[in-house]
Amino acid sequence: MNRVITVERTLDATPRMEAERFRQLLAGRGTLVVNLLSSPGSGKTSLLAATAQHWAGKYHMAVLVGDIATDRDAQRLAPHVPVIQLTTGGACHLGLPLVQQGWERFAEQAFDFLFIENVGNLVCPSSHDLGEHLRVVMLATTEGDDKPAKYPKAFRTSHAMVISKTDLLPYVPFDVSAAAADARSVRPDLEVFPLASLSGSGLEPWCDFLVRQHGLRLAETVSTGGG
Ligand SMILES: Nc1nc2c(ncn2[C@@H]2O[C@H](COP(=O)(O)OP(=O)(O)OP(=O)(O)O)[C@@H](O)[C@H]2O)c(=O)[nH]1
Ligand SMILES: [Mg+2]
Repeated sequence: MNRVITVERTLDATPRMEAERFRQLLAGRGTLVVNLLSSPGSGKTSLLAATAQHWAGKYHMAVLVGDIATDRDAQRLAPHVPVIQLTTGGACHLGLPLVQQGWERFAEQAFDFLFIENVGNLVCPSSHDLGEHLRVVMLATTEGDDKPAKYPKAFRTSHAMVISKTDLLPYVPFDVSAAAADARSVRPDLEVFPLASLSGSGLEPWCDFLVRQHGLRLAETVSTGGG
């Protein structure tokens, strides 16, 4: 016999409310939370190290770095920035409970920016709200400019796209305009930042953007009660 069950609330309401609570908490403390996602090896850790060096002494940032195994990224970042490694033990994305546990280990330290480097994966992380104020997707020139069209959700749910490893453009077939156009076909207001973390080229517009977002998004989150 078929039975009809009426669902009177959204099934994922609790995780969403928890993410919202985290977003509000961090906004109230003046910390912009940035969720950085990309395929493995696009250059997430390299960008965070370069950003920390660019801001040295100017802004306080911290990193929660997610990986399936090892603390190698945390070891790389530790000379530049307070960092905590989150190890998922197999899961292809970070979840909010792990992020909250990591955040608590910073023990009330004050930061202007909390970056979450998600597990390298262009699919799974895009479905999980980590309580961030800003989501950034990274695409390396070595990955091919067709990825925004083939993996649209990561681009549709992001506020900005970093095109990394632009120093390799002379050697790889990658059309920056085509990648940006495909990404903007699913997210028209997407901001695009081509850069090379290793040389520092393009780093300044990226860092200026983050500082602008700090003012805008935190004020918005606090005033609307939503992210
Ligand atoms: N040519 C070039 N190589 C880069 C650049 N940025 C990063 N790389 C290299 O790309 C490789 C991967 O960089 P990572 O920063 O480890 O990438 P990731 O996205 O953090 O990798 P996972 O955490 O494993 O997903 C390393 O060998 C970096 O040196 C860049 O601007 N130019
Ligand atoms: Mg990394």
